[in-house]
Amino acid sequence: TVLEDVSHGVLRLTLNRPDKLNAFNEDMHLALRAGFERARDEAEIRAVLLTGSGRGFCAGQDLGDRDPRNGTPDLGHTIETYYNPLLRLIRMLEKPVVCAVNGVAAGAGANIAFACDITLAARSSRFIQAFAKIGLVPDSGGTWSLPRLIGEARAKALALTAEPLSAEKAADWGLIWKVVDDQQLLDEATKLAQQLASGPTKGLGLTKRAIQAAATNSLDQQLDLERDFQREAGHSADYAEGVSAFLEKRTPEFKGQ
Ligand code: LHQ
Repeated sequence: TVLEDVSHGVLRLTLNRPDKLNAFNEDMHLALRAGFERARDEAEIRAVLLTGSGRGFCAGQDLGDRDPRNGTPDLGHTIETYYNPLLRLIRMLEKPVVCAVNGVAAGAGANIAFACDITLAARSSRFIQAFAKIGLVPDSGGTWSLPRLIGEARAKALALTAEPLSAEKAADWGLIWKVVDDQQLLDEATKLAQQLASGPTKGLGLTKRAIQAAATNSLDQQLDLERDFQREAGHSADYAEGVSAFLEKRTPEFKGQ
């Protein structure tokens, strides 16, 4: 249900239930989680690229899997067991996560894309906060990320109407990094992920953490955090390499340490 491929330091995770637009069933949840745990645990992996196979990126929860006609399922349990651990893994991973949204991203699928560090989307793709259509609440961090990324007015309108948002508008509003022509999406996302994977992983990981910490920190707390993180980055081998390469007028060779 999830294809894994490692190349040039990038772990590519491809959601692979194309006939269901890569909707989440339990297998896919477990496989995706295992993928992110692998990225966390293996030093050779220095960036992740998340994408989907077929014409969709991810249609959220497989609604066939949670059919209320077979009794009322505890959705809180589903969130606690599957979605929340996934979101925490993505956000806590101290390596860049690139997301290539190759087609429709609905429900949890949209909010997982917004939780990644750099999200590119195919021009033909669209984002749907589908939850409102079935009486649910945006999950996978959507109620947190949407107002932060685009403000309360746009967040509420998207979440309450479930109106599809074009990739173009998602980029204009700052929900994602950029739109790419469909045929170029995977190449461009791969190039970006490989560039990040050959970067100073320690410094990039600390940068990700610092920007995320700003969501709850005061300026004073954030200035202290920058001092601490800079101290840590300054002890890394990649910092020494970066400065040496600059002074020697050559391209740095970062080792991710
Ligand atoms: C699907 C799905 C799908 C199953 C397409 N499930 N089959 C968390 C906790 C627990 C429970 C509930 O939810 C959550 C979080 C959530 O993610 S809630 C939101 C769940 N997702 C949705 O409500 C989206 C449902 N899907 C759609 O509205 C449409 O499929 C979209 C707008 C995504 C795409 O529309 P189309 O491009 O017209 O494609 P389609 O509807 O024809 O779908 C293609 C096939 O994929 C189709 O199967 P079929 O056998 O008829 O070809 C769909 O049934 C299947 N599919 N989404 N979520």
